[in-house]
Amino acid sequence: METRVSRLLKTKYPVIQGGMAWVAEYHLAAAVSNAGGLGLIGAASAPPEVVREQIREVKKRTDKPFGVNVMLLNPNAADVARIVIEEGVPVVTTGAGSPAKFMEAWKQAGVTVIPVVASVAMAKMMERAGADAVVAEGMESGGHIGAQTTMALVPQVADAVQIPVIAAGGIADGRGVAAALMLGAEGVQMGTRFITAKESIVHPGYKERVIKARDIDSEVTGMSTGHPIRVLRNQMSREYLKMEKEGASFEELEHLTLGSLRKAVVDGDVVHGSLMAGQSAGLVKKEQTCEEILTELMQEATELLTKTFE
Ligand code: TUI
Repeated sequence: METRVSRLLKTKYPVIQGGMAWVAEYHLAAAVSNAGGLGLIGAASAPPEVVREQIREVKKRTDKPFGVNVMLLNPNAADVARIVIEEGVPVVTTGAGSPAKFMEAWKQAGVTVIPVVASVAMAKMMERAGADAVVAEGMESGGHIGAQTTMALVPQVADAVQIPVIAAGGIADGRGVAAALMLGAEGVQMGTRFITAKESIVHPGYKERVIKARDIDSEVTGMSTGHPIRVLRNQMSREYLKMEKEGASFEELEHLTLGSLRKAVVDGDVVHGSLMAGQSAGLVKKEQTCEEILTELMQEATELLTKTFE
């Protein structure tokens, strides 16, 4: 499938893998890129030199385009921003803030810049700042989220900007891809479906929770602190929400979650870990290779887009 997004990314499919903290490391990124999507390294809060090593490991495993997601709450974001230029990374996506201050350096270096936005205002600001495309991410997504739904946000962003729009949030199969295109997007970004990819290094216990998740099994913590995070419900999320309701301070809540994503991804601690995942976890049924995921996804979408209704 060719769209403005696949042409911009130079990929077979207009599909980006989410830049998930801890999850989006080089094995997954290289596998997604080799399967025709755009694999991403999620820099998250990793030390900048670790990000450089991750980039080099991807390059060893694929000659296809890939990208890095720069998480803007990271105090080291400026160092990561410089490293992606030094390493000649073709595509950068950003999350959890405005990348305006890095835009000029990236554009000058020929990096394709795709900010993740959660509102029309931010999408317009990013277009003015020189972004090549935007990811419009609905609150169905896992991790750090905005407040608008994908269904309502994507067409409003598509009306507001000329640059291509990539839809994210709640998309995990070909129906979601077809729907996103109908809403005016020219590509999709998926995170949750790739957590359970065979090539994903995520602990089997976390993968199992995603596979077993029902529609109602995620919840949003941190609504009151201004850092809403969608996770699968467990002891950790229940404790967090209880403390939040009792008026715990931001510092106390931060302390509770310190290192909790690592616990889930690396140690498979599904009790005390943060199981970040989107509402689409209910659609994820099995472990598959990235090649299987992308082939199935695009075949389903293509069939639906040529379907006639009686
Ligand atoms: O960034 C994400 N998702 C993430 S980042 C992350 S790591 C993390 N861990 C613990 C605490 C906080 C973060 C886990 N999940 N998605 C992209 C995204 N960006 N969603 C929403 C936004 C966003 C929000 C506000 C983008 C821009 C924005 O602008 C606000 C402003 O005015 O600066």
